Amino acid sequence: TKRIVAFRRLKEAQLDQLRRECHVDYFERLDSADDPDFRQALSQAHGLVGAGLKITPEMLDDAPHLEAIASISVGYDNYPVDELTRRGILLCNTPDVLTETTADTGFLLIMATARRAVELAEFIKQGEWRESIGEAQFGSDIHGKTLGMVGMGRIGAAIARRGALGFGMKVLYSNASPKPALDAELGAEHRDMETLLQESDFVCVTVPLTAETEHLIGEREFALMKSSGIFINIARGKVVDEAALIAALQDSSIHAAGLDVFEQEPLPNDSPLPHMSNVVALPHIGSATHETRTAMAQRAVDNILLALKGERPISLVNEGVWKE
Ligand code: 8YV
Repeated sequence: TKRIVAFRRLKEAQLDQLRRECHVDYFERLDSADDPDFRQALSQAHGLVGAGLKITPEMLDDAPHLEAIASISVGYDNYPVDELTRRGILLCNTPDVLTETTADTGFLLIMATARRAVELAEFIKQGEWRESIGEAQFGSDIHGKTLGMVGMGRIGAAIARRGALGFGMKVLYSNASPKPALDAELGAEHRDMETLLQESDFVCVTVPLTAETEHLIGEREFALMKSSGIFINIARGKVVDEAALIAALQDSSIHAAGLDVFEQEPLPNDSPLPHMSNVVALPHIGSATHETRTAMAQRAVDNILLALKGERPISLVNEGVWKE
């Protein structure tokens, strides 16, 4: 029987499904990749399934039997993809099942920032609602505004759809390639990054974190945005130079930010971001609903079982390994 190391986020029924076919070592709370029991189990494992752990080439050296990894996430910046491919280890992720929920989170941040929902909920809590609110509490419209998507993959397109079809927004996007089908469906328009930043009222980042996108948005980009512009990040914190973002918010070169992701997670307690009145900060809840997290874990379970049986997993990141 094959051996699977599983960590975090699996439901009992999903563990049972794994146990019917494999030996399973489950680490429900794994605080560190250095946990000796985890490393011991990994040294014998054929499959690894879990979420939110940085996997290093050095860990792979200690896992000589590993055939496949199924991450409970769509993003795979925690994995050394080239190194996995070189070693012939399959890497699977969970696209599609989280697209709509993550797009909902994007819109939650768009609406919360534009209408100052968190700030004004706090205003009530502080007992400050003594008369009908005035201009000092007004927000800005969402409908009719321009939504600039940095990245137009599955999640980007789902946010763009909400914006165009639900809120009557004009959608611009910068992406490696134009998407004529979306242009036709949503009236979306492809732009270079500079023009997109200049023309958008909301700039929403959905690109994956790669060597090319690290600090894609920094001082220069915030300076190009409108001073009334609202910046949304639901992708990865490292796509943005966070110090430049803080500076841009402090000196009002942009108006507000809605952030679900940060350069360091959990966000350090001394970060000023959650305390700024023009920031809505969430603890990386993009896909965090009961329904979606269950579907993601299920997809990962299906992926790992298929991979260990020698069948093609549903969502494979490093296709090259499969063809070989
Ligand atoms: C994951 C995410 O839960 O899927 C992703 O890429 O960002 C989240 O949905 C998280 O990354 C797991 O570590």
